[in-house]
Amino acid sequence: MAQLRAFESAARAGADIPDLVCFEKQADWGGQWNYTWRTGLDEFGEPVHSSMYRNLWSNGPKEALEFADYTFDEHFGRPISSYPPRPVLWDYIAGRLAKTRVRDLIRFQTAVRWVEFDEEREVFTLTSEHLPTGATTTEEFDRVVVASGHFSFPNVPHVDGIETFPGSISHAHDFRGAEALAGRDVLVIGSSYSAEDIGSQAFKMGARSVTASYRSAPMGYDWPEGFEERPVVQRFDGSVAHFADGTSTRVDAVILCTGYLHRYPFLPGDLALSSPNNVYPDGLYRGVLWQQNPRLAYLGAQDQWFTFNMFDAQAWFVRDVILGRIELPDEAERAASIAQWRERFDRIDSAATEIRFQADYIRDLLECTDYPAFDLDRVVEIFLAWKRDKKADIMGYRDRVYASVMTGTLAAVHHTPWLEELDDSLDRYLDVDPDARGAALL
Ligand code: NA7
Repeated sequence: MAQLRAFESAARAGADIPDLVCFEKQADWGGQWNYTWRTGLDEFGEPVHSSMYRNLWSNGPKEALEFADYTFDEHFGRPISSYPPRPVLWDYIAGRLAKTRVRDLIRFQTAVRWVEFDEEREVFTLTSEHLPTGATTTEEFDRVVVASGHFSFPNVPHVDGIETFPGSISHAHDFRGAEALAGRDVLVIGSSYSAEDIGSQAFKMGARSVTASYRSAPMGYDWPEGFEERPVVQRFDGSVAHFADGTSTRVDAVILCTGYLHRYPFLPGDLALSSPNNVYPDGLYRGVLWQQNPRLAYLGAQDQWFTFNMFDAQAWFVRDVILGRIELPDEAERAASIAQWRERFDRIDSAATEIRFQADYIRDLLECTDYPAFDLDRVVEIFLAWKRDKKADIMGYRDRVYASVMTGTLAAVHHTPWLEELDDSLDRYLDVDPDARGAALL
């Protein structure tokens, strides 16, 4: 969606843009934000793409992800809170494109099956399948932009004895809601965002206990009673999980919050990115152009602090390379740039350094294009405040508000604290005084 917007904005400004085709496997746009109740395989036998769950609320302030060319004020017409739920963020990203005609460029329910590059002719041959009919099409393209994300193929490690566990075992990718965990003892394995948020959801929805198991380091929050952290699970013995510190606990449900794999089943090995989840995957010039073949680009292949506005910075850069506005350096110069960033990446020693690293990465891209400039240092400050707020109150940080870097608007305090809000619908969220309406209905 960022890439389509980038070209659309150039066209609006009078530029000649190339023919564009966007392939989308799902029936609607929004990517990760396009919620489906389905898990595993969809109605066509395709792996379900989105890892979204019903009650997901943004876990970072919206002021840190706001588009510079389409603000929350412009979309909602009034201040909203800093941590909106899923349908509200979907509405925002869809709203930016709803006023354009780019939807016509998207072939929905169409999965890309294979992409090949012809070195001599310098063209990609792409075969896709329209899922409802099974019709396959093969076409040629000069450039390919991979924007399918990297939080869709679950990393599922084996734990000794897990095959003896009689309760439910799932991965965060298949998690859709925590209601069924009420009254249960829940184990989440992992100590990153999925473990933090799915564990918190389980707690919110009334789990009897939540145990989070870390491999490298605990999340370290001041968890409420009934929520605790333990080191890595060494083995299961039926329903009992045994941890590295010699302790054990009986659990009803295990959720593997063990991250995702970079996986691009439609790309041959020499075009497919392979990397751990980090903020500077190797092999991408300026974090987007495939070093071995810069006619191929990846958007959002990094782990993310900044999200929507980073995708924009990348999309505008890729657009301008494609339009010939940015000259591509030769292979050696690109390699030197990658090496320089990778060397700095290797020196990252804290979350704060990593946030600043990503801000500088985005700044570097923004300097090359006409994407509206915004105060990246201010966004870094918001991230650092967010981290402090989480440290102070992990179950209450979503009730805090921040000012927009783009418009200065201070977010509204939401009508209901996150911990008490069980309805994440757009209507309920935008209702200024839901309790008054409830009283009127009574
Ligand atoms: P992340 O952020 O990639 O984190 C994966 C977590 O899983 C991390 O804590 C890992 O521990 C842990 N992990 C991975 N393999 C294992 C094994 N074998 N045993 C125990 N723990 C393991 O994925 P998330 O799903 O949390 O977040 C994905 C994105 O969503 C995130 O980047 C945000 O953009 C939102 P480690 O710390 O590496 O030892």
